[in-house]
Amino acid sequence: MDELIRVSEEVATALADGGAVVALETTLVAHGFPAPAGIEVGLASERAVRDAGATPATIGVLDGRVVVGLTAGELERFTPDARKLGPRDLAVCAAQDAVGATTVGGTLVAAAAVGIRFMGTGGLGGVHRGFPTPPDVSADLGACARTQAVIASAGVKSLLDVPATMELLETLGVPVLGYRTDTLPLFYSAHGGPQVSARVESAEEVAHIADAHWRLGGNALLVGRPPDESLEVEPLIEAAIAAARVQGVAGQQVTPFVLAYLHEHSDGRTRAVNRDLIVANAGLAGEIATAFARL
Ligand code: PSU
Ligand code: MN
Repeated sequence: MDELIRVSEEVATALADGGAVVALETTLVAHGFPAPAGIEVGLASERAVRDAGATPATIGVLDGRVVVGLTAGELERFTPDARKLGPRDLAVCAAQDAVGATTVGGTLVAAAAVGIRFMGTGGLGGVHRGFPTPPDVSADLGACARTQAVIASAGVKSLLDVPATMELLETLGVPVLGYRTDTLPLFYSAHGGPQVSARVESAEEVAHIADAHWRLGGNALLVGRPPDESLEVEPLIEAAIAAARVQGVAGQQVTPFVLAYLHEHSDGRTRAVNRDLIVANAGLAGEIATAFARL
């Protein structure tokens, strides 16, 4: 067994058989929902991946190791005091024997190390509003530029500067595919986003495009799937960002703060939409991984 990375038997077998495997993150489990709701979201996402014929591999750092394929019992250790791990943080967390929840970028690092090329999440990180004050750009983007992966999402998080993020994705060579839509979903909201770089109609089509993109030396592809229930909460998002600023919330804490603020001030409506879109995106990632395994 690898000393640094522990791959569950189920995931290792699926990978060895060339089967469909989908990586899932733990940041949204530990920091995306009021505890312990994130655990349920994580488990429901795993079920959605299985229903699509793929094997889920939920990823996090525990007991000094990067774990690929957490058990339900292990998932319960991802409480709000878990560290939030971007690409820079995994090695430190493992070496210091802390519990660490991986972001999209952190999850991609571990997934690439074991050969997983599909993942599902809520929304990708990106350029924060007001750039360059603060000069905050999610490390998710750097990971996308470096890693061969398809990321099924509800677009980029709407608390960001979405058009700027879209521009940066182009700069980094990341195709942004609209799943049965011409515009990038805005996380809670299906409408009003910038044009995607291409529209796709099926998981099979995404699999074909990913295969071609990787043969041409490309890295990540972002797939944007509109949430089934669209929520228009822009004024609330602005209030949340303003509250974060007033309270001096910065860096890695911004996203969890804003999500918690929205959940609190929307009577839980953002929380319900957020949960459902994460689970649906996991299912779509499963369909894409399954289609790719059949190519
Ligand atoms: N989507 C959600 N909830 C979340 C996130 C995404 O529905 O909590 C997390 C992801 O882990 C993403 C991270 O990678 O937010 C981005 O954080 P930052 O902007 O600090 O890089
Ligand atoms: Mn950041």
